[in-house]
Amino acid sequence: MEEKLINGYPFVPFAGQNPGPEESLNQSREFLEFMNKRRSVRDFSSRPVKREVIENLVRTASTAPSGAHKQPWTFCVVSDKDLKRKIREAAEKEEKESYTNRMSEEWLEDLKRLQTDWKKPFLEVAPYLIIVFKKAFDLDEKGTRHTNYYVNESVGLACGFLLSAIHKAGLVALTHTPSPMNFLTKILDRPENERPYLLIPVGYPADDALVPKLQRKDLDDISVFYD
Ligand code: IYR
Repeated sequence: MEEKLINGYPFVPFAGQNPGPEESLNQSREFLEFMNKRRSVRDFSSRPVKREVIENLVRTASTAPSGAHKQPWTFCVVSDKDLKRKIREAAEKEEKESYTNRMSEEWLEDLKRLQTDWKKPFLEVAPYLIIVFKKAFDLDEKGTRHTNYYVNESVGLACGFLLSAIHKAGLVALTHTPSPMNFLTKILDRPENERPYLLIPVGYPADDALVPKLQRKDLDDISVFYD
């Protein structure tokens, strides 16, 4: 790898591909077909997943772009049964309150096609919970704060990469957002610069897993081309 200094900072040649138009078309079609099969799943199998698989998923998530390359994220990976039970209990407590008192009629109506409720058994059944924390700022050894940039955008992108990696490994996931989520900070004993962002159970699907029959919007409904 040929290294070159620009104003004293190291650069290397871009090592990615630079394919012809047909190859781009083929790859774009294949990836669309593959990604279009990804679904949010709530019915998990308790079948174990190799720890190294999960490690690779997290490594892949962390290849996402981030503001000033600060990588402002922490992925907490929970397989411990006691911790999963604690997280389920705390999540269900919040969710019960949300479904009964906090969510609007319109919201509850919108959720009917998903048939969700406050019960979250998948938080104990799934072999792994990945709890993604965003780092509002960095803290060095001296306790000094350092700014992070575009934190929500960066962590959202990392979560997108994570979901894609999970799908590519033949696993399923759910982007779960119990609200409020601060119980996760306490249970997982996270430092003051971290805020819970998403709770993602990961595992194999149950043999009898069902998902809602949904349609994705057409290209015309999601895009405008200014040719
Ligand atoms: N967080 C709740 C409610 C919920 C909200 C949305 I927006 C969803 O797309 C799905 C569920 C829950 O997890 O049940």
